[in-house]
Amino acid sequence: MKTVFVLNGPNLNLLGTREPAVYGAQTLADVEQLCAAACARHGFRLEFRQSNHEGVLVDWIHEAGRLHAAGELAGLVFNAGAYTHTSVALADAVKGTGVTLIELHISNVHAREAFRHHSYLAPVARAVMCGLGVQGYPLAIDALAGL
Ligand code: CA2
Repeated sequence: MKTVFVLNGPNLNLLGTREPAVYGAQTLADVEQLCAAACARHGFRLEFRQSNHEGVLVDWIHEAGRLHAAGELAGLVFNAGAYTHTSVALADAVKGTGVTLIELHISNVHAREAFRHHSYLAPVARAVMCGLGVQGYPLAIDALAGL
């Protein structure tokens, strides 16, 4: 059984508590349920995590990379939050491990401030999804199943 890693970056633990006009009313626990249901549909094992710390996210990408090397990873769905727009380290981790990455954002980052338009992850991603709300997460898992 292959594993899907779903990683969430800084402040996404606040989902559902503030800014519902931008991010919706569902919590990160709700998102985990959506991902669990999608993984169950496709016969994937789910690793769903959130951290506010860049180095922790790097370590988790390396962990996903070890599964990838063993042929046991379906892919990584990654909402890196604001680190998307700042982190060379996360991009290097993805590139260094060779994991199949779907970059995901709840909001349409291209309809927001200019500083959200650039992503360090997009060049190392298989696909980039944004603007579909939290429904983007299970759709990204569906996409990994179809690759
Ligand atoms: O749209 C997305 O999913 C983002 O990755 C969310 C990040 C933002 O920096 C990116 O540009 C786009 C911010 C996550 C903060 O989430 C909160 C949720 C509720 C309340 C406060 C913050």
